[in-house]
Amino acid sequence: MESSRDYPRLVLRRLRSYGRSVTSRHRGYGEPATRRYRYHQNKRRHLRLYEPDAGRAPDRDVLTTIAKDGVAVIREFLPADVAKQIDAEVRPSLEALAANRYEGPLRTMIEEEPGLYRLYGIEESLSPSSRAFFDNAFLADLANSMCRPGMHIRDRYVDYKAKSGGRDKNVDYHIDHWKLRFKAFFLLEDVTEDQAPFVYLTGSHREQRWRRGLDWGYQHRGEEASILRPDEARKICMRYGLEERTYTGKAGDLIIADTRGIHRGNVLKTGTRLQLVQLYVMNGAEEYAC
Ligand SMILES: O=C(O)CCC(=O)C(=O)O
Ligand SMILES: [Fe+2]
Repeated sequence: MESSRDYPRLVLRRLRSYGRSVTSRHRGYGEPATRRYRYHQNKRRHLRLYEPDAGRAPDRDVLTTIAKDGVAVIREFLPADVAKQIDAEVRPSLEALAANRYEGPLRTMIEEEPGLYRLYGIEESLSPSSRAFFDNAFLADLANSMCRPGMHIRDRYVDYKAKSGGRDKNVDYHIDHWKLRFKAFFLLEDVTEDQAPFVYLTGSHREQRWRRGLDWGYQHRGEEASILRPDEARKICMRYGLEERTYTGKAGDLIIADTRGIHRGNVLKTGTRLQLVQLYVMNGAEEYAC
C-alpha cells in the first residue's frame, strides 16, 4: 500500500502515465494524418519537377509523344544484328536458369511457376554487346529531358519469358509507382501478338482523379494495392478517354514507357520473349524523387 509520504511521487507517476496515454492516443490519430500529409507534400513536389523539356531532348518527337501518351516506340533503335548478337550472348544462360541448372555468378530473379526469369549485370562480362543499349547516350539524354532534375539509372536486366500460359505478377493492369518511372524495353527477338507483348493505356501517366486512391494505396500498402481489375481499367479508359495499345515489334525495336501510367504484360502463348530492360528514376531524395 502507498503511504501518504509517497503522495507526491504517486501523483507524479499518475500524471506521467496520463501523459503517456494522451500522447499514445494522440499518436494513434496523428501519425496516419502526418504520413498522409507528408505523402501529399512529396507528391506535389515531385509533380512540380516533372516537366518534359523538348529543348533538352535528343529527339523532340519522341519526347513529345511520351509527354502526351506516356509511351513511345522507336523502330530499329539499334540494328537487328546487334539485338541478335546480344540474344546469342545471353540466351544460353537464361535457358540454363529456366532449366534450374544456371551456375554462373550473376544475380538472378526467378518466378518459376509462371516462367519469368531475369539476369542482372550482364553487361560486365556475359554480354559486352548489351552496352550498346545500357550505356546508350540517346537514352540518357532523353531521360534527362523528362524532368527538371534529370534522371539516373536504377536498374538494368535481361528479362526472359519462357512458359506458355504463365501468369507472372505483371500480367494484371497496374502502375509501378506514383512517381515518374521511365522504362526502356529493348526487344532482342520479334514479339508477335502471341509472344506476350507489352500493353499500355495511353494518357494514363497524367495526374487525374482516378489515380488518387491507387497512388495512396501504393504508398501505403505497396505493390498489391497498385493493381486494377480489367473492369476497373476499362471504366477508367472510357471515362478519361484513354486508349489501350499493344506493342508488338521486331528485334532491335525500343519501347519507352512511363510506368507511372497503367500497363500490363501478357500471357505468353508461344515461343519465348527476350528483352533488355533499363529503369530510370528522377534525381533527388528518395521521399520525393527516385
Ligand atoms: O512484362 C511486361 O510486358 C510488363 C512488365 C512490367 O509491368 C514492368 O516491367 O513494369
Ligand atoms: Fe510494371
